Amino acid sequence: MSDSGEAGTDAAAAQAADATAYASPRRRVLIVDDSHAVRVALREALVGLPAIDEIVEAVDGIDALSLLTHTPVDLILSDITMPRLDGFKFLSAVRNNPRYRDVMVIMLSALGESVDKVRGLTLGANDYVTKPFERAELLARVTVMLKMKELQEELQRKAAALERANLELERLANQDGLTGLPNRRSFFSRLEIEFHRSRRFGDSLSLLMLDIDHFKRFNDNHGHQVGDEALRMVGAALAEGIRSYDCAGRYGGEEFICFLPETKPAAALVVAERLRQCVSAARMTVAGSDGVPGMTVSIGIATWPDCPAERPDDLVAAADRALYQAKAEGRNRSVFSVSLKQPEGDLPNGAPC
Ligand code: GH3
Ligand code: MG
Ligand code: MG
Repeated sequence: MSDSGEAGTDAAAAQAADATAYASPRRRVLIVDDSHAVRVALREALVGLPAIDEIVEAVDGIDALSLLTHTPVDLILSDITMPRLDGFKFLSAVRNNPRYRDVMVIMLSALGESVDKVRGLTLGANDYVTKPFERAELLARVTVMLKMKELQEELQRKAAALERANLELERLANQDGLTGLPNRRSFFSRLEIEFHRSRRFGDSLSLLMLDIDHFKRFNDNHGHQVGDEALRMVGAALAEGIRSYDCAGRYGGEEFICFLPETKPAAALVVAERLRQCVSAARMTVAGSDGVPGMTVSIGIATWPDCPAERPDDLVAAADRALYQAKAEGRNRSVFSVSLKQPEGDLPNGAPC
């Protein structure tokens, strides 16, 4: 090896080093070489680089792999010809371990043959320096590697932030902002899937349309903010009152919608009644409004195949008609779609429950 001594190239290397050091994290570098003299020379060359925080050493590939298990490093400078485990085998082991995937590796060897360089790069080395090395060139290459490492980490941070933003965007696109329930779009895409699954396997699918009674009056009496709170409360009552494989969504305004897979009319009626009672039993604790009275909901029910719906919209329309009937008959009740066959038991079509 030889120290360059050329002021110009040293200055350029130092300048590159300064640029890297600016706002950069400090790095740990691993030197792997069986020659004590080479390790000392490399350490002396690198020790002045501001970007480098710590230099650790290993005497061969085995020693280096064992050190890596407990000491994470950012950059490895590895010799090729070493006892026990040579540089190429060490490099392969590093690149085959996902834990070390992002570590930069510079191969450093007296083997100056192009074929060795190609082999090293093919095995996953990021750069290759032949010995004896020029100090300035080595510093410049190390500086470039550390800069690349920084850019790689920045890219990873940005990719992670983008993924988080996409997840948040997806959540916002599918969730109703007020109640946290699936919004109409999200509900209908799930209903579409469930409808086709139910038809394919011949399972009953029940649909409930719920509308808060006299909600306009509630808003007028208590204010819009209390009205919003009431909508949240109804949403929570629905979410808590159904099974994990049922689905409740906000249809719009003060209207909610639920589908209940593998649920026949009689069972759908039990669920509807339970939800209706949950809503009317719920009491709000809104600041400054002591004892806001509970509210009631009217519910329309339709079940496939009792209601011979061809598409999800047919089932929704049938439940909507039943809801309309529940309103007409006095509200605060659950009503089956008039197009249904009678559920088991003694409920006439369209009768309040
Ligand atoms: P009905 O028993 O016939 O359903 O009567 P209603 O008053 O509930 O029905 P109507 O359709 O006349 O009024 C619905 C009310 O729901 C009016 C509207 O201001 C209120 N509403 C819709 N969306 C929201 C909301 O996001 N927040 C609040 N606070 N109110 C809402
Ligand atoms: Mg309404
Ligand atoms: Mg209403």
